[in-house]
Amino acid sequence: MALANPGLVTPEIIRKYAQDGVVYIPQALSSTWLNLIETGIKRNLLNPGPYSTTFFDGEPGAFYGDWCNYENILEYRRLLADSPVADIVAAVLQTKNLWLYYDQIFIKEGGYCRRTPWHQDTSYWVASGKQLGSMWITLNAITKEESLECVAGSHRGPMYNSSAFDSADESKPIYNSDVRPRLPSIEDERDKWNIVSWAIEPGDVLILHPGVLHGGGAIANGRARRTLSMRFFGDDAVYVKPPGVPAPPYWGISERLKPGDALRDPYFPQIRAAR
Ligand SMILES: O=C(O)CCC(=O)C(=O)O
Repeated sequence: MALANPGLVTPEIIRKYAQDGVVYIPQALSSTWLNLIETGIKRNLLNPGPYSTTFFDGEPGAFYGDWCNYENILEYRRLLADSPVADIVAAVLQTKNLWLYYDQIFIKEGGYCRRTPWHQDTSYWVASGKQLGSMWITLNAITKEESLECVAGSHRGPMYNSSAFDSADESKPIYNSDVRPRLPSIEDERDKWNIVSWAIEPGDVLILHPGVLHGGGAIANGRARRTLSMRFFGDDAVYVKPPGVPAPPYWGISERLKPGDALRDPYFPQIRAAR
């Protein structure tokens, strides 16, 4: 039996998640939790972590990212302990236990910010399974075009050599290896793909399987987007050794786990436990 279902997660959402790898849940988080996230992001921006980065440096707006700051940002820890975030994700994934993979922020502001390139998170990860999911929480009201876009069902398709976020070639592979196929040029042939996206009001969330092909809309000059993506895995997740250094590097994990082992490691705090 999965953890307590917080009510918003209907059988249709669970079915849709398995089928499409992405679901939209309107008004999942109250203003209390949105305020906490806003404060957490502010604290995170004042205290950048070792992986903080500006994507596409030198372009008009600041497209800033940071990740793996759970231990240092009190508000992220409180959010996972006390808000409905973890219970909602556990109910969607249908898992008894839930672990944090990592937290990540995407900030687009201060001028035109280009699209987040199409990519597939599992290609960077050391995790595989059906019970994987990220809650994508955006604090600003944004249009469907500015929102996250996903190719429905692509988590059930091939695993690609994901994007290196190179400004000159957005599908340039991250790994110097041809074990996985190169990403398709989704943006150049959008009508061939089943692309879904939703306009977001504060409180609405998306949950996406990290194997889904996804990318974020551009943000025009004068607009802004602050997003927190909380990434989790459940009972069925196993360790995968990628064909290069994973991101983040998870030092020593390949000595502690072998491919196919249940993904349990001190890097991943357990957020919910079966009662
Ligand atoms: O918000 C974005 O633009 C990208 C988000 C993303 O790639 C993710 O949450 O996995």
